[in-house]
Amino acid sequence: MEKYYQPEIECASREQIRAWQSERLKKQVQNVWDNVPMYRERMKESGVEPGDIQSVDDLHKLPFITKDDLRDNYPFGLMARPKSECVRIQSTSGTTGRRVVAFYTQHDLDLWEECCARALVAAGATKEDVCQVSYGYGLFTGGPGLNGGSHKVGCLTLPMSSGNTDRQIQFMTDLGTTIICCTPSYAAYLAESIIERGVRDQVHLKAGIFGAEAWTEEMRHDIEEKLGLKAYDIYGLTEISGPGVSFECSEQTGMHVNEDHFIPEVINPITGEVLPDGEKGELVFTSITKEAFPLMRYRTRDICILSREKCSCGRTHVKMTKPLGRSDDMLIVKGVNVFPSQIETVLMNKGYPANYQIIVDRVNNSDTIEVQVEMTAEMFSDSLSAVSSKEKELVDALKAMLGIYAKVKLVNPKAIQRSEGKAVRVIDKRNLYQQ
Ligand code: DLL
Repeated sequence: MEKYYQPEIECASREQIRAWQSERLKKQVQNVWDNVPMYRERMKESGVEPGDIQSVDDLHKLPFITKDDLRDNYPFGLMARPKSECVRIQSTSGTTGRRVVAFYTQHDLDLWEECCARALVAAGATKEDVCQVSYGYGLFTGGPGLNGGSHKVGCLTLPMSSGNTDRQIQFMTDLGTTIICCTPSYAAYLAESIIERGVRDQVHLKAGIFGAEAWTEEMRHDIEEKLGLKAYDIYGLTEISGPGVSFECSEQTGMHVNEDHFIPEVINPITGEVLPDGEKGELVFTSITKEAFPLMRYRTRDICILSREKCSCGRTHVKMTKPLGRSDDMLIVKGVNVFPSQIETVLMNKGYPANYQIIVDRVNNSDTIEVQVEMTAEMFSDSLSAVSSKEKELVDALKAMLGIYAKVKLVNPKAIQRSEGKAVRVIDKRNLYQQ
């Protein structure tokens, strides 16, 4: 049995998990009270002292923290350990405002890599596998996290990083890669490139560990079919450690949260009220084992649902759905809430490739939305009138899904720029006018 399938932890009883969480939470609260002035002040403002937190049932008494708190305390303000005890910095890919930086002690790195190792093992990884890590390396956590996890499992690890698709495919075929780790949009691009080069029969992938961005079930099926592998979702965020906060098992009905390290809650994003399992809301995490950069009740902005229903894989850790969007990702177009994932579902159901872009603008004080999607290679030779009737068909399907009119433009194959990391799906030109 693989060392990083840890049934004594991953399949522990709910009582046992709660007991671990309560004990670790108490220690962590004392730790941040003693070592991080911002937490002490916030707790005092909320009238809470460390002694008030005796178990997970008391978690709701602690105040939330947000990304703005991280930015305001940039760079060292939230560290709970002296710099001399930290060995690594990672950072978010944020393009607006100050970047968020996270710190790790060696112990933090070990636990993070262990979480990634659990994810790999749940996807069937063993030391016999060749694991190609095609997430970016560097400040982004994708590459380093999965690299560390793959080492722990004992896979032969190929630290490819992102980009250079020719070289990716060359190594994949020459070295017999069996597990690929990258963003789902890059996996779709790799699949397209492999088929184009006519080397599909030289590819022997069995599993893919895809995360870091939203992707639909339709996209999963498309990648699985094209690459002949089983596609597993993995979730995480830099602030909480990186990939491996939660991961899918073979059942593929949600991602098990590594609850011995992170306590998840789902809240009403407007009122902050904690919601029961099964209800949709904003995901909040408390890191109970982190030493250098412990976050307490951190609001992720990711919208999802938690479920404690029994999983046939035997794991008892709570499952979260794929993020159903980010509360700050949601577009409001003509007063209607639009999630990019709804558009992706329509496109994939109609047989289009996962290459699309959504352009939102404001013309004469009214919002406009245009969906640009690449034609399939077969459609390229269609007549103009055939193309415009396909566009009309998509307009109708989008209207049924979104409730509003979205203009559709079918563009030539390859017209939309491919991403090597997280895809840029939305261009909201309205933001330009606000600056
Ligand atoms: O994306 C960490 C990661 C790397 C996760 C590799 C999985 C694989 P950040 O750059 O800090 O960290 O971005 C975190 O990405 O709050 C979600 O909105 C989104 N995200 C991460 N995983 C998923 C996923 C990494 N599986 C933000 N599905 C998070 C949907 C995801 N969104």
